[in-house]
Amino acid sequence: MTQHRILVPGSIHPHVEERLNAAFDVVRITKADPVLMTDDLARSVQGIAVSGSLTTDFVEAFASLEIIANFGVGYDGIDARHAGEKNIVVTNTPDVLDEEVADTTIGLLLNTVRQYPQAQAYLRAGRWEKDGAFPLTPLSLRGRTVGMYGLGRIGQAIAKRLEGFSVSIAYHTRKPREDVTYTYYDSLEALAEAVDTLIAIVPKTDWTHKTINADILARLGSNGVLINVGRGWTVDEDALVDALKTGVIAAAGLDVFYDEPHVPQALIDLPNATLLPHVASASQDTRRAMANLVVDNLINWFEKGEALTPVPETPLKRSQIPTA
Ligand code: NAP
Ligand code: 8YV
Repeated sequence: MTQHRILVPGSIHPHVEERLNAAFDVVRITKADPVLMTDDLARSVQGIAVSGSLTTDFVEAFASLEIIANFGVGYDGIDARHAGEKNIVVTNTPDVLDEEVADTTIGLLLNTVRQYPQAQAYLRAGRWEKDGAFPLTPLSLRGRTVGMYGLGRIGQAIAKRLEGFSVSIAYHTRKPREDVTYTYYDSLEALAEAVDTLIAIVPKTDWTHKTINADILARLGSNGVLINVGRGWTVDEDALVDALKTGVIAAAGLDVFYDEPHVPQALIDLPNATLLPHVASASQDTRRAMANLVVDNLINWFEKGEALTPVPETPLKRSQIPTA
């Protein structure tokens, strides 16, 4: 067993805790707050396992920090560029959640267009027997043209499922992919103009902030449907509420929100918004696989000198780190 010291700020999946306890000297603090720092922690911590965010001030407080293992494929809670400048490797949990998130996306899309949650609520309220059949849904998946905003690991898993639904598929990313035959649009505007259903699965970055705005929603049109499973950061929520209220688009399905766990009341009040509390990867099996990858990254780093899934901003090996 190594005696490398790993800090867990705040709460994290219990399987991460369990496996860390077996392999490392683990210390915990209630949150990633520089005021909770002690001289001992600042000197001795070599790795951090985190589900959530870390400020650059917090990261800079550690003299011997080599690795930050993030629970989640999205690592927007950590400034990876800054970590790289400090010779700290950042890892995330790609691949192991792709299929689960893609399944959720298809479920959310179908719920949004065919109103299955509303139909179930109708049945449970005894209205089928009392009032007759649930109203026919104005929307359907049939004949839709779907635009993928993002076609990375998860976007491709979603698109693969969509092929089985016989809808037409197009996409926008900054660079066209050579390994797919879907129609490429070099701007989000052009994609939104060409499709009636937009699925967003891009990361939270400086370039994706509120890119789904009033103009993009107007381009989707009155039959338009927006599905967001990436980050709430990408959508201008005020513009979305307006578009849903006034019929600029027909419906939206959202798993992610701008200021989680807060969801604007205006969205909750809208009957044409289908809302999930960020559950796309949230099955026991998939979260356990993510937990394993967090710990395996830490073990590999200290035992073999490299991380399994470093993020592109920190392509470091342990031998390159001056303090290691
Ligand atoms: P990925 O493999 O890195 O794919 C990201 C995709 O977004 C790529 O196709 C990339 O293409 C595109 N992209 C990035 N910046 C863009 C921009 N400015 N304009 C247009 N396209 C852009 O990531 P992933 O594993 O699929 O995950 C994607 C994101 O999903 C994560 O970062 C996370 O935020 C979110 N997520 C959410 C949940 C959930 O529970 N709801 C679960 C998992 C992941 P180019 O680089 O060519 O632009
Ligand atoms: C998790 C996610 O909900 O991986 C991601 O980027 O958004 C989700 O899988 C989150 O990271 C951990 O709670």
